[in-house]
Amino acid sequence: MKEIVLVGFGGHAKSVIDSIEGMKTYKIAGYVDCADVPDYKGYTRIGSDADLEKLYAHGIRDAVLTIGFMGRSKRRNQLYEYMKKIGYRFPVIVDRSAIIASDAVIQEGTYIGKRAVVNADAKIGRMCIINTGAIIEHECVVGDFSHVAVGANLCGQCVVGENTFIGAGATVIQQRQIGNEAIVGAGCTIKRNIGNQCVCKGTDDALTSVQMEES
Ligand code: JB3
Repeated sequence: MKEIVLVGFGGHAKSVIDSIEGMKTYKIAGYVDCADVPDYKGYTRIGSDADLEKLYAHGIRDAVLTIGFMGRSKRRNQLYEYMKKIGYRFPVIVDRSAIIASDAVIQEGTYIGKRAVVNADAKIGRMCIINTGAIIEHECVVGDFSHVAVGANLCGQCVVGENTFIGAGATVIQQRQIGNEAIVGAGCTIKRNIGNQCVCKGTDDALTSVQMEES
């Protein structure tokens, strides 16, 4: 099996580890982290970010960015660009319990979590997190580096931009569009289009009830 290195070793990494182990495609060589974090399941720290070039030179070609994204960090983007320059590949990691339509397109470095669904003709960009139980319905488009959190639902033909966070249990009704760097709070119901960098806190039961602010 090919060796793979995890970048960031917190709670999200534990979810991803179980999915990687289930794929039986990669051998986890260890992790790099910027803090002194506890090992887990026998996986140990093999360096920090400054060691990524050396690890590549020693033969590790594949990596997973296991730092989560909750809607405001660019760290994943920075590390991706840096590691791509070194030459790292970012394979798609799909949990064995996820359901992926035969014609769905999922780009590099994206993680599809337990019991997530990516339905027909959906397109998921690079480095996304489609987390546990999230539903991406037919013909949806999710932009690079976006995170559809636990149990969130994108109904058919929704479009989500880049670096956008759709919170746990949120629902976006069919054909709605959400811009880049937007944040939809947990449990929100979105019934209208949402612009770039908007933050939605309320539940959009009536069109005016969405507490939106241009951040
Ligand atoms: O929503 C769910 C189900 N899970 C969340 C997940 C998607 O995102 C979870 O609740 C958290 O909000 C978050 O999980 P994550 O990223 O595992 O959070 P945390 O437990 O804080 O772990 C982040 C790890 O990344 C820590 O060990 C940090 O030290 C490390 N880290 C942060 N910045 C970094 C860097 N590691 C490296 N190598 N480089 C960095 O720049």
